[in-house]
Amino acid sequence: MVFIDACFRQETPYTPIWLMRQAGRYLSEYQGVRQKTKNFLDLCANVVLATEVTLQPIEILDVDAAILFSDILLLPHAMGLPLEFVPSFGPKFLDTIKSLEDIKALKRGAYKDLGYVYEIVSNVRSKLDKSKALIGFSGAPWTLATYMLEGQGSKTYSRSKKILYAQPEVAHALLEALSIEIISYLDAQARAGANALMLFDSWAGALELEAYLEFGWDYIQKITKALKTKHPKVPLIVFPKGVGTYLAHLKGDFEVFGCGWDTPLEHAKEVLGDRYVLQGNLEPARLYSQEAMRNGIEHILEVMGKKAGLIFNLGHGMLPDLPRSNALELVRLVREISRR
Ligand code: 1CP
Repeated sequence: MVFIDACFRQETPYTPIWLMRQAGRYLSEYQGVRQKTKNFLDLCANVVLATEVTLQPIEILDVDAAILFSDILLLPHAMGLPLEFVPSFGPKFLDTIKSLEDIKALKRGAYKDLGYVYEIVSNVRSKLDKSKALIGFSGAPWTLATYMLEGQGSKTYSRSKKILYAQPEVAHALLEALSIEIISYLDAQARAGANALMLFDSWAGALELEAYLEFGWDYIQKITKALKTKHPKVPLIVFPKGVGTYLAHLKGDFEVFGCGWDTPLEHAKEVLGDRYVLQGNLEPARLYSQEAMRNGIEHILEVMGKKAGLIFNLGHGMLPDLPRSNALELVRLVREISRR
């Protein structure tokens, strides 16, 4: 698999590419399947349909990796927090974590209740071409904790930060409980057939450096260390979004460092050197214009060169109103320009 070889910095015939949120509303085929279920959670739990939408970007875009169709919030939901995806609003937890008692009441071993996720993984793997990789994933503890403390997406993260600074022992209890679940959850995905595992820390950039190291990165290090021991051949990808200025501090047992569009790759390359393969980081909004997109692709490939060390991706997820024709063109161009 070109994608897996590239994760381990082996030379490949071209730079592999996949796109964050490559399955989603910008694809009419996704919308067609989505309409068959009442809500988004039903789609995530439907083995046949979730398999179908996981495979759509492989068939339509010919990307090098599929990513499990699911959501990072299924794990907190399984731990006991009722979750809804409200149309044109987003995820909403009907209960939030307010105290140590609430954390004690969370279900332990909740990953066992997500059997359908592992079924989707193994079903996709059995249908996927041998040359294509399947990525399993989880939210990182800090990002999951923000949703559990805020109840929904946040601009200020004030509830989460209040706990972090005023009751750090409560924050650590929650992050610890999440970390234990995440290790088992990702381990189970790898055992079901996932070829690579990714941790999304989408809201890493909400924290100052010292707080991020203590409440965010430290847990990512523990998780990747545990998984690396269990699955040395499964590459690990971390994506801490918005922490470009902290890079020198972010060391750990993983192969691929995902860069958000806010982190210039020149900078990541300079600070991280050859420590990790980089993944990223085209600003998704560049796909609104063919010219902006082409310039962005050429710049990234020029900075990273044609040697191993890059997995091409967007610097955050596909937006629902991006033209699919440009997503197709993106994959074609990256393959053409990067061919060795
Ligand atoms: O049909 C719909 O409108 C639902 C939209 C949608 C989709 C397609 C949501 C709701 N989640 C997903 C799938 C999803 N989410 C995938 C798999 C598909 C793929 O990548 O192709 C993955 C990996 C995620 C991960 C995810 N969910 C993250 C981390 C990545 C990121 O974007 O930063 C986060 C933060 C979420 C929470 C979430 N789920 C859905 C939304 C709209 C959000 C973000 C809400 C917010 O901004 O707070």
